[in-house]
Amino acid sequence: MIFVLVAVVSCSAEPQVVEVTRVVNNDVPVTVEVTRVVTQETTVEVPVEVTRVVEVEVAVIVTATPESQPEPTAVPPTPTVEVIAPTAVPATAVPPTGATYTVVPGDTLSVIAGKTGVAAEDIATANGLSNINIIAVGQELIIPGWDGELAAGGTPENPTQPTAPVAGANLLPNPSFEEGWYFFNGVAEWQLPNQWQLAVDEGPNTLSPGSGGSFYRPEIRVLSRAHIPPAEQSLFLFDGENTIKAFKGDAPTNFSIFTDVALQPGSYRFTANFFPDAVTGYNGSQKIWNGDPLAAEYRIIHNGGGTGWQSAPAGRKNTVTYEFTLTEPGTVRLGVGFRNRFAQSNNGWFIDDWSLQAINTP
Ligand SMILES: [Ca+2]
Repeated sequence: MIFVLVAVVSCSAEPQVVEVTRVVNNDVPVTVEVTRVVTQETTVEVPVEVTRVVEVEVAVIVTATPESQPEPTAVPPTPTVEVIAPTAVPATAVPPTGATYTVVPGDTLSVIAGKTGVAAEDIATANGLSNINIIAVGQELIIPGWDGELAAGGTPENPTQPTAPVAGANLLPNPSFEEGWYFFNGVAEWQLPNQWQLAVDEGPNTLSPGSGGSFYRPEIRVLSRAHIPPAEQSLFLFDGENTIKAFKGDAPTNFSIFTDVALQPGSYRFTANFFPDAVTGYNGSQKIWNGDPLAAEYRIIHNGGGTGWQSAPAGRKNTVTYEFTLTEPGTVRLGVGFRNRFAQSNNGWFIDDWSLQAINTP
């Protein structure tokens, strides 16, 4: 009975009586509760006394019950009131204070921590780094509490060396092979950078042309600058202080180095640098690199696929890139296969400075 009476009042030409209950918590956000019964869209004016003017949009959506079909058990329509609260003013974040450091080749957070005397975790927190393994050359980092003085023994920044533009963070773990090593499968002749894995083919070499026989396992070392002759450092060391040296004398060899990376959907570019040290002999102390395009070959590993074998010209740095698109989040296996089909004085590879970057789809 009460509901029917309310419906009649609401349809008359008389001014409507609206009951408004309002709750204001401090300044913002404002919650407005409106309880009313109407049969048409109506603009609701809410008188508000506040020390701060806040505009509140109130949208009223009503599903009216037809007057001609009154039912005693009918539930009166409940107006739906959507209150779009003004955006709350965020708390003012206190920016970390400290000098800015520009990442140079060879840096990791732990290296930077050593240079600045500030804990790697604090640097990661101050810069919002979700993955402490991912920083990029040229990236500027706030070092909280740092006065800008490099610690003794730290590598000074080289002002004459321009930093490359940062196209995107390097998503590979330990991409320049600076962050430690281990013996793969416990094998002493397979020294591998941390977070990288090895596959070796020791089966028959059926390639033609080729030396026949079997492929032999390479010896692999993570070499530091101090263990590379000064004249060869610029040839074999592409970034930082460490490079991978893999080699097999007088026999063919076939192996691959790869890692697994968890990625979000997107397009990516994988870049690998290596120097095929395929040597047919020596002229005095001078290496004679094999000019046969088949003397050294590589292939990109991408999960179970990638590319076929490609020629890798010996005696110079090769830079190869491979692009792919991921449509769903997943773990992607990326790496490079290396193959020498001929037995010769040395089948060697220097491997350094790899990267994986997100790229914009054209
Ligand atoms: Ca390196």
